[in-house]
Amino acid sequence: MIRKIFFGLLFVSEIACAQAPPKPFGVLPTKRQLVWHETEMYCIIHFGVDTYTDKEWGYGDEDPKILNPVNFDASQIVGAAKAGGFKGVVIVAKHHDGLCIWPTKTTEHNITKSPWKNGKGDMVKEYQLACARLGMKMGLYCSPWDRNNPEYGSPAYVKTYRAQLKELYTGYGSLFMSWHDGANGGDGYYGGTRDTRKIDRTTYYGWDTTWGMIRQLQPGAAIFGDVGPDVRWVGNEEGHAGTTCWATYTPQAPDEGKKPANGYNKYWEATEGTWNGQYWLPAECDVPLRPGWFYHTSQDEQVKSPYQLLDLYYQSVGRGADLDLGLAPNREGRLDQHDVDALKGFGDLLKEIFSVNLAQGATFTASNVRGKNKALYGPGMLVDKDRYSYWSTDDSVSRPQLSIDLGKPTTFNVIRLRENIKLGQRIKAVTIEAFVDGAWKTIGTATSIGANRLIRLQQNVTASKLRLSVTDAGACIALSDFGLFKEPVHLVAPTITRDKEGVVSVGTISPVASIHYTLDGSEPGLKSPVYAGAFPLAGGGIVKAKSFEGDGSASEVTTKELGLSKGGWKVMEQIAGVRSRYGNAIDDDGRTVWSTLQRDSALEGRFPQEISIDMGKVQTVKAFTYLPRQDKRTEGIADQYVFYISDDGVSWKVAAEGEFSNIKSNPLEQVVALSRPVNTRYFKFSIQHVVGGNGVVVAEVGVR
Ligand code: FUL
Repeated sequence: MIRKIFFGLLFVSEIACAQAPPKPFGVLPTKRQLVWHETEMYCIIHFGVDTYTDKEWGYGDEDPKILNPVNFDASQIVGAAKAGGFKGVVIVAKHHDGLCIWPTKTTEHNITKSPWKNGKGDMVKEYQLACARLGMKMGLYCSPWDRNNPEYGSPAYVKTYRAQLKELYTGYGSLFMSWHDGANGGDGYYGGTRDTRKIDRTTYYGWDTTWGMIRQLQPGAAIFGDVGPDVRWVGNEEGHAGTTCWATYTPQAPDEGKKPANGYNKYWEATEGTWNGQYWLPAECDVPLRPGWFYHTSQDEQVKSPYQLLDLYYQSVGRGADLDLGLAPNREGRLDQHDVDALKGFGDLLKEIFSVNLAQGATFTASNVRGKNKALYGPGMLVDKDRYSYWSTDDSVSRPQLSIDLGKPTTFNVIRLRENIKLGQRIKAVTIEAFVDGAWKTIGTATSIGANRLIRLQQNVTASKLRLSVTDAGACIALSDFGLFKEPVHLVAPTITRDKEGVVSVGTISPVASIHYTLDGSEPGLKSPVYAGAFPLAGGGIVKAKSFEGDGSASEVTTKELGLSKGGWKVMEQIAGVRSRYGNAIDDDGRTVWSTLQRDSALEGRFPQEISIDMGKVQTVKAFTYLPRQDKRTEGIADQYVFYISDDGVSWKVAAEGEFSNIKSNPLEQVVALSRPVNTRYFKFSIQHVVGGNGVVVAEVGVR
């Protein structure tokens, strides 16, 4: 009898033990981080003096009177974001130029000094009301760097900055994000001194105190910064995380001072995170819908298309990160139609792809279920739409298999997996096989699952039986979701390239019925010229091309803006024995560079450094272009320039000068438009300052 009771107790306690949830693995997300993961996609909205000056960073000396968004419509902007499937918006309440778009008491440099609504307007309030009306979340970004404030660099400014945050975080409802940019210190207006203010970004702002204040005022807001504390910057402004991307992170280079001389390491570090890292610090992928963060008419043709946005979605949200897409209202205070259409097209695509999970009615058979308790931990949890219910295995089983019987041949091209991240990021790698033509065939693999993992297949797969194998994990698993989706097949937009001699080629990766193109800026249709072979376009211009199929379906449009052809151009510098390859700056190949970086990093660079070009004949020039290095390294990137022109290559006249703002984080081709066209045969690009390194690196210079 005693024996029976004893064994009975043992049996009961064994079951209870087996049914206890798995122990958490590694560090865990906080409640606010879980909410942030669930948000997945939001927008960041830049509007301010730069919208009117056509810049990316204001100097701080702009007159608030230039800001007058006569048709400002927060609902139009927030509504367009919502149509794109975004769940929230982060409003830039103050950018580096210092102009506050709410009526702050902390500085005179604010919206009340603009003619908009006779100085009675409050843009942040209007966004708050629009968000409430449309069921969107709101977050705020108030730039710590302030190129207007006379006290920037001293402790007094930090007090002002905190007072600004206090106004914002108490006056505009509850916020889902507190966004803090990493660009800090440098030259600026600073109340008229027009000098350079260097700060130590690790100590100057007293972030611990500021974050403490934010936690008190907005406990639900996830704080974004270069390295957290809640969300990390992914390390690029291109909108993608690494193909492996861990939500956990052990930063090796937490601040400028300790940053490795080679910017490359840092780039990859944040992009990938750290397996079983020290902090739960997931990545945000920020990227503007247009090339720049602020509105520029010249970029109207460069709005990312729905399929380009979809690519970014797979590369960010599909890798467990969040996507933060930059929107730029125009001078009227509205989103341009190009942007509205792109957002709507993207939102429609997401709905089309992800509203039906083709694995919904499947029969799942797992090689192991925790404590054999299917009701709690069985694979049925994978399709119950609860992000946190999960299939789990016994503590000793970290490499289980799952068979999926779809019941009938099913065609799909996207696989979705999610872990219950409340128990940590546990799975390291998976393989998915399909039973096709009588044999098992691997159709997809992935490392890092986390909050969300999308595996986009190259081809449609049709199968009724699948197999998922967890091939590596840090502990028994807690997989919460298995989804299969079908992205519609579409024609891929053509590519447009031009060679050194100015000859344009249009290509596709697969055959299509026809490609049509235009040179007048209009959208190509079936009546536009058929592309029949390469054609010369030495004078540059806008080329648009589109692929068509026999059934009437068409691709998206590809647009390429080309400058004057560089055929016949010569570099004038002929310095004997100098290693640097000047010619790479005018070879129309963005991958090759003219570099003067010196191997010995102890050597200092001397500036300016210059390159002069003889175009061979007099040309009419409307703009200069500079393409910085495109290899993800930052040394040698120019951020201050002078462009000169000359009739004889001997005496030079300044045609344009200024700064390339935000070029370190967003190294796009820079287009410097002249106030009026000039005729010139010679031009000189003079680099006055670089973002780092002891020389200059130039991928291309050109003219339009
Ligand atoms: C950057 C800023 O310097 C840009 O101007 C922009 O605001 C972007 C979102 O963050 O670091």
